[in-house]
Amino acid sequence: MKIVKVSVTFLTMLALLVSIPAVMGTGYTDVKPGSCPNPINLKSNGVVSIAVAGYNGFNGTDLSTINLDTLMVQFNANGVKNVSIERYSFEDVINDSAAPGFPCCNPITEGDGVDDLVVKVKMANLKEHIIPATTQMRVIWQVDGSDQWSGSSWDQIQVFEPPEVPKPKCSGK
Ligand SMILES: [Ca+2]
Ligand SMILES: [Ca+2]
Repeated sequence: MKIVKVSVTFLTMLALLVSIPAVMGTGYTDVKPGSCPNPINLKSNGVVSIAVAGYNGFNGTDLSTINLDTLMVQFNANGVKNVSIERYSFEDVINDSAAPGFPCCNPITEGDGVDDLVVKVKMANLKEHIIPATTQMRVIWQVDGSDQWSGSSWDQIQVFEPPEVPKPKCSGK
C-alpha cells in the first residue's frame, strides 16, 4: 500500500512538472554585445541591445528554429517579467566559444563569422517593470511551428539610477 501511495505521489509530481510551460535556457546571451559589465541606466532613454549567439556548428542557437513574431525580452525582478521588443536584426557581433559567466556578466566576445540574433528593446518599455534589484536579462521565443517556449541563457546586468545633480545656488545680482 505504501509503494502505491509513493507511486501516485511521484506520478502526480511528474504530471505537474510536465504541465508547467518550461522556458529552457539554450544559447549564449550578451546584453550590450561586446561590453562587460552591462549597466542599465534607469534615467536613460533609447534602446538596449541583446545578442543571442547563432549556431557555429558546435555551440549556439539554431536561429532558424525561432518564430521571430514571438520574440520578447525577459528579466528577473520580483518574479520574471516579459517585455515586448522594438526590433531585431541578424548581425555577427559575438561568438559562442566562451562559457556564460553567470553570476558575472558574460565575457567580452567578438564575431566568429556566424550571424547572431540582435534584439533591441526600448528603455521606456523596460522601465515599466525594471527595478534596481533586477540582475539578469535574456531573450525568449516560441519555437517555430509550435507553442513551446525557449530562451537564451541569462546574462548579468547592473541596474542603477543616477542621483539628481543639484543645481548650484548662485547668489548675486
Ligand atoms: Ca555585455
Ligand atoms: Ca556570431
